[in-house]
Parts: sequence; structure tokens; C-alpha cells
Amino acid sequence: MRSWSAPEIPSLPGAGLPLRLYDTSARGVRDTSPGPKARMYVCGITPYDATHLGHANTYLAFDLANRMWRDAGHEVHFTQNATDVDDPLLERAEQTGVDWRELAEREIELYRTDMEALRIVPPDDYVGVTEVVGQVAELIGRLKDKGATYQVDDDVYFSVAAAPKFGAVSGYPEERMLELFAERGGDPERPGKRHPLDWLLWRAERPGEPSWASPLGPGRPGWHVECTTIALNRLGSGFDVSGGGSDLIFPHHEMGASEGHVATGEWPFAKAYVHAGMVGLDGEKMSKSRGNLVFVSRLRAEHDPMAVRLALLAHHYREDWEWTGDQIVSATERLARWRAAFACPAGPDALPVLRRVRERMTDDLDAPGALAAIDDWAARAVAGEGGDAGAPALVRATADSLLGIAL
Ligand code: 5CA
Ligand code: ZN
Repeated sequence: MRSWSAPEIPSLPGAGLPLRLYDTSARGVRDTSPGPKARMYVCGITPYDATHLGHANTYLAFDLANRMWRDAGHEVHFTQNATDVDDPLLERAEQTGVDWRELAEREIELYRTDMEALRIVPPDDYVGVTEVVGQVAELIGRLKDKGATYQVDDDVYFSVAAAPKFGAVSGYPEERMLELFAERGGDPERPGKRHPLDWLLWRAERPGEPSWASPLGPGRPGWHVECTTIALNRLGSGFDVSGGGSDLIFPHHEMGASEGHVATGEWPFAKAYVHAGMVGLDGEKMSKSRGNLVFVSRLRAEHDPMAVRLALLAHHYREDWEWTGDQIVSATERLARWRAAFACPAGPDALPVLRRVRERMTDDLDAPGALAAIDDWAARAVAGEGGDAGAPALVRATADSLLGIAL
């Protein structure tokens, strides 16, 4: 699928630092240590509604990782899916009387526009599941050959008993897994399953639902295996970061990791599993199913998109937080202060600011710490401190390159 236009990223003097990230599967902050080409897969949207601030917060987190790797001299191979056929999309299409393909296309297009406005570096591969159904069926065939699948009626399931590493990503006890599986699209109670946590790989054709011909019979992919297939085929196993919001830790990334492991015999499927916190509104996680949404498109119609980005950057990416209207006001004020400082004829030495921003950002993406470093410099520049005529341009380039705030 078409991706979106890349923002320009100014290069900065000196060397970037190695990126450290909190890896859910290691339960701690670790060096990412990628090769010359860092490989990252970030789970994309299910396009049945517009991009909300929670999505934006998650995609911003991985955009920051992308930028820090580039600053350290890596190339980045970035892949993302769009879940352009799945139950919630089909249900919404049905309710609103819109063709599901049209609904998906319209929301994906809005998402592209939102991401571009927020200066998110686009994926190199932006892949709709409907483009790769044959590849998904092929991967399920591999799992079948390993004896890891079985059928319930005409549907194909993955047998959790065939996955020796199951549980390694989330570390959750089985009770918690069962709860989350039921909440997040799973079917623990379906009769005929061997284990309640066995998950759907291939959903056989149902009347009125889209389906594709395959050696498994006509049907469509289950959710987790779509991402496993796309990540494996585009990046190869052992890629550096598998990312998404913390609601994907279980079941999505847990089950995907086991699929990758059993299909290839290689472990880990991803070297690090990295998760952004949940953005809420009025005490609840912002979600399309709850409908308590603040849309990026609505916000950026009324505010500078760079203020929207700054409002998100004010929170550490792993934090769970609540959106309130005053946050866009503070971000707009901060933007004005930075603008004034960058327009100063001179300012205090910029190199310590660059160093500090690099330090904060490579330490598990401490964006609030990076903002504080620029705030401090900006206050001093506006107060007339320092006589370095090159400093405003260098701090501006730092904010642009590493934080994606272009002024
Ligand atoms: N298509 C699947 C992933 S394969 C999916 O989860 N789609 S989604 O549209 O529901 O979410 C897209 C991304 O935004 C996911 O990474 C998800 O973890 C993240 N996300 C969803 N809601 C929130 C929220 N309230 N706060 C932060 N991130 C969120
Ligand atoms: Zn995914």
C-alpha cells in the first residue's frame, strides 16, 4: 500500500548514542544493539474509525525510536500493517451501511494525513492484510506441517501446547491471560477447542463475510498471524523491535511470538517487545469500541499539528495518562516560547543541549526530559544570555531531527 511522505530530518553534528528501550519480555531497560540496519515492526490501525490521540501517542513513541537510531548512524527498516479485514471493521461497515473496503480505505487515508501532519517517519513497507492473504495462508500451512494446528469445524486453530515459549513475552499468569484473551477478541469458551487459550489462525468463510480461496479452504486470516506473516516476510525473524500499545502485550504479541517461533524454529521472534502506555479520556482507555475519542484530525484542524505533537511529547511514552483540554493550551504556549527563542539573533551554547537531548532520548525515550532541556535553553536565550549566533539554529535542528518538532 502507499505509505505517506517522509518529513525532512536535519542531520546533527557529532555522534548519536545507542538507544536503550524498556523490553516487556525482558522486564527491564536494555540496549537495542541493532546491526547497521535496525528492523522495526509496529502494529498498525484497524481502520474502522479515525485516528485518535491514543494511536498517535503510540506511533509517536516508535517514531522517536526510529529517529534515535538514525541519529546513531543506523539505517532503519520499518514495517507496519493495516488490519484492513477483521470483525470490528466488518461490524462497523454493516452498521453504517458502508462497504467494508471503502470504510478501510477512507480511514487509512485519514490516518496517512494525520501521520504526515504529525511528522511521523513513514514505514518502508505499509502492508494491508488483504494484500497478503496468500502469504498468511502459507505461514499457517507451515504451522500445520509442524503439527501445531487443528480444526474446529472448518476454522483452523493454533494449539498453545505446541508453543514452548508461550508466556515469555507478557510473563502473565494463566488467569490473567484468560481474562485478557476474552476481552481482546479471543474465544476461550468456544466448544471443541483443546485449550481455552488456543487461538484462531484461519476463519472459514461465513455467509456475507469476505473470504479468499486458499489451501485451508475459503476464509480469512485471524488477527495475530497477519502481523507474524508480515513481520517475518518483510523483516525476517530476530528483528529488533516489535512495537505497539500496551494493550497488545497479551494476547497479540504473545501469540505472534509463538507463531514466529514455531514456524521458524528461531527464538526470539523479536529481540525486544516495546509498548506504549494507554491514553485515556474521562477515566477510560480511549478506544473505538468505547467511542470516547479525541481525533487527531479534529485537533489539528483547530491547533498547530506541532502543538499536538508537543502535547504528546510532554508524557513519557510508557505512562498511562488522561487527555484534558488544557494540555493543548500548554503545548501551544511552549511552542510559542520555542519559536521566540529560535528567532533570537544568538543564545547560549547549543552543544550541551544537543548532548542532553540525545542522552535523555536514548534512555528509553525520555521526551519530557528532552523538552525540559530545550525549555531551559529557550528561557535563557529569550533573556538575552549567551552570544553564540549559531546556537538558535542548532537547537532548532535538534528539536526537528530528534523530537520531530519543526518550527
Ligand atoms: N490493528 C491492530 C494491531 S495489529 C490494532 O490494535 N489496531 S488499533 O487500531 O486498535 O490500534 C492501533 C495501535 O494503537 C495499537 O498499537 C494499539 O496498541 C494502539 N492504541 C489503541 N488504543 C490506544 C490508546 N487508548 N492509547 C494508546 N495506544 C492505543
Ligand atoms: Zn499487530
